Amino acid sequence: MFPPDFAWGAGTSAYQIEGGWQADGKGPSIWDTFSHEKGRVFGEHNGDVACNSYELWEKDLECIQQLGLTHYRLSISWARLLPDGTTQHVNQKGVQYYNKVIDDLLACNVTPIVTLYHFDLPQALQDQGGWKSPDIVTQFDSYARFCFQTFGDRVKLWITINEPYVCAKFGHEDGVHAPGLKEPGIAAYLVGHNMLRAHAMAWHSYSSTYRPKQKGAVSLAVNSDWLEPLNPDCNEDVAATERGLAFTLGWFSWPVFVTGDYPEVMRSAIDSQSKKMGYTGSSRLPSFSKDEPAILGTADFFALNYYTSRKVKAGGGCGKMLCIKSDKDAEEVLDPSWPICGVSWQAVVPLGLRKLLKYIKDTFNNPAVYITENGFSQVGQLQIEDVQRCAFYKDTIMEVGEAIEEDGVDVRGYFAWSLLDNFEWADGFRVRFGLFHVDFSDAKRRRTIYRSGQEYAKIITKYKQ
Ligand code: GBH
Repeated sequence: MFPPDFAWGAGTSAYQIEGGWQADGKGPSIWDTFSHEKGRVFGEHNGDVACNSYELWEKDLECIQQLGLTHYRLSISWARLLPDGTTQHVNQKGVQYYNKVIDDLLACNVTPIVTLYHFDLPQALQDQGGWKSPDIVTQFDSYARFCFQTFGDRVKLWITINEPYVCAKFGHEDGVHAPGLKEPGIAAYLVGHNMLRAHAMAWHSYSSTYRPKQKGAVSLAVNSDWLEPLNPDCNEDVAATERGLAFTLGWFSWPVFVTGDYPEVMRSAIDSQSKKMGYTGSSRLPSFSKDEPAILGTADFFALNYYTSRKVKAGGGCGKMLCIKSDKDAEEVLDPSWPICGVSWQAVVPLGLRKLLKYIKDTFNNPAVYITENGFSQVGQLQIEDVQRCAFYKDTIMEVGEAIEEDGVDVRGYFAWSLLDNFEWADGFRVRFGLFHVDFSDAKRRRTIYRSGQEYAKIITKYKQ
């Protein structure tokens, strides 16, 4: 059912696990700033210590081995390597830390997949405009080159940017993620645009300078819910669903995999809404310049983060946003047969992943796909015997198997989110996504495997060849 070289992995990200926020010369990131502000994060939690993986990496490695993972996905803290964001000042202690992580993984026969950017911009670059400024494109490219140069002899799988959608929308439209900006209808498109340009520039750098020798692969990780029309016989619902997918999955995947530009429905929806708002001047959705490195073709595989599904009803007004606030023209609704478990936004829909994979195959020209994140949290009363989450992983991985076998989707790997309970952004430590429980009241941050971790280990043993 799963090909012999299938990647069985789990993921984490730097700010969510490392701690050591000021250790050994690390510079501050926007999440340090944001989480230290009052009222931003549940319970005023922050990632100052988190799982303390900066000091306890070896404990993480034990967890990885206990699960029998073939792959481990981590992210690099930009500000730990380059405290002011630029290659003018390299923090050697940071280089040493990631060198050790990578070397230890390889010594244990675990393949690293490394994300360059998982929400934690150096504060110094935010002070110069951050992702809203066009300067970020070359700043990111320099950082990416530095990482390819330093770690690329051993790292062969790279993700440039994790979930540009989340950075753009949650960080710059809703303000619930760092840097906490609320500039509805405009900033998110600009940020998304610069993220695509930065990603593309780094991909071209890799392709021309590093790939010939290093022979690795580079992509960006996009998140998307699976969406389907509430009433499949209603044309408006069907069209609204298509727009919904264009505004999440398509926003970043269509330019990279299909045309080099945004989905047509996205541009027309934004432009017609702009007219209604009396907005004059250039489109709120920027255009790519022909003088810049092409966006089309800048991914060597498709990296998907999937968590949940929604039904779509056209013309609604009060539900969850499908797209950027002022361009909203539909509402998301839940199917009553989908249980909500764990964190409030997560309806548990394993079949949605299979459908989304098929959609990706058909829409983006049958790419190789890595599911770079998928998981299910627990909230409230701690359960080490988390039988619900065991069922979730079993059912979901079965659907991935079906996608491969029945639908012919070229899925190359599956990464559970997350290896460890960690700092769950605005939810702090209240929401637990780990395969291992972490005791945040213990100075040693003791890790204990959940039943779901054992279940995942069993699944891996069963299918690994
Ligand atoms: C991932 O994003 C992140 O990459 C990862 O760091 C994080 O730990 C993981 O999710 C778990 O949350 O509150 O109703 O507005 C997943 C994509 C998009 C899922 C936004 C949650 C919020 C819905 N996320 N969504 S709502």
